[in-house]
Amino acid sequence: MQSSDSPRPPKGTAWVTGATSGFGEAIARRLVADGYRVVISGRRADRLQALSDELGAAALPMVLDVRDRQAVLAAVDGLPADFRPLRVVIANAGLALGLDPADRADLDDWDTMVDTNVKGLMYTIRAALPQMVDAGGGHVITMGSVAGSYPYPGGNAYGATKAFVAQLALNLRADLVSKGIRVTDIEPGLAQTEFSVVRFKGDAASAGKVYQGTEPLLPVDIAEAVSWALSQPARVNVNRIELMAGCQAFGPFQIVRS
Ligand code: NDP
Ligand code: 8X3
Repeated sequence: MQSSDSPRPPKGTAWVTGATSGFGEAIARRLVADGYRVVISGRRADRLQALSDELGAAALPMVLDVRDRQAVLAAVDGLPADFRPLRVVIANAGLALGLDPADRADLDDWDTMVDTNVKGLMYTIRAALPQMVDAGGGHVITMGSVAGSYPYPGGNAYGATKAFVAQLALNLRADLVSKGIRVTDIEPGLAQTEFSVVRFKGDAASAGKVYQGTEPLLPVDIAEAVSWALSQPARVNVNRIELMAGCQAFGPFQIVRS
């Protein structure tokens, strides 16, 4: 059989969290272009409405804080008939806060990162899975990071949350393989979004320095990777995609000498 003759998973509704900005916004646009209906969520209602106006009837805006477990479960249970069942979930909402060394890091920042990147991501996926199982298949895409594989100074709790994401994706695969649900962790490196403005708490000058003199990944690059993973024949599961900017590579181990 030619690969072009292999069955492709059916399209349907994809839920994209963190669709008010950056990767999520680009992924929502790309998935509508690919023929999906999308449920787009985030906390900023005005941005969701603007994206929904742009995407038309294919998009359903859902104002939602992924940290609110009951709200996440209720929102998914309450989806209107033409946006269910969910076939795809893109658990993308997340953030980094601060770049201080661990001994000076703000514990509230660590709490917020764990609540969002770990617990919010779990609530999102757990809420979506029953519809996917009932529908006989689907695809879970998690948004990890190179920070989940490679440590860097100040990455501390952020990197640890992304290591959790990568491991959860692998463990989900173990549970879902018999249910026709594929799982892919996308692991980008340096990418220009609002990520650094959030990390530096609105300090645009510090955020700008992160990208100065670089050609970072762009949200469309991540959307392309997501689209590619989703479009593979049903026989293929893409476990993880790690992407770095062309200008980015690895640092040496630190050795402190006396
Ligand atoms: P942006 O800041 O541009 O987008 C983050 C999105 O997450 C926003 O839509 C935001 O929506 C949403 N979000 C944050 N907190 C919550 C919350 N509590 N509830 C619901 N939505 C929330 O950054 P990116 O697009 O870069 O980030 C997307 C993902 O990609 C994150 O998980 C990030 O860790 C990851 N990533 C980013 C990289 C980068 O260099 N840019 C590289 C690797 C991974 P709102 O504020 O409206 O709620
Ligand atoms: C975002 C990439 O390297 O800034 O996850 O942590 S990095």
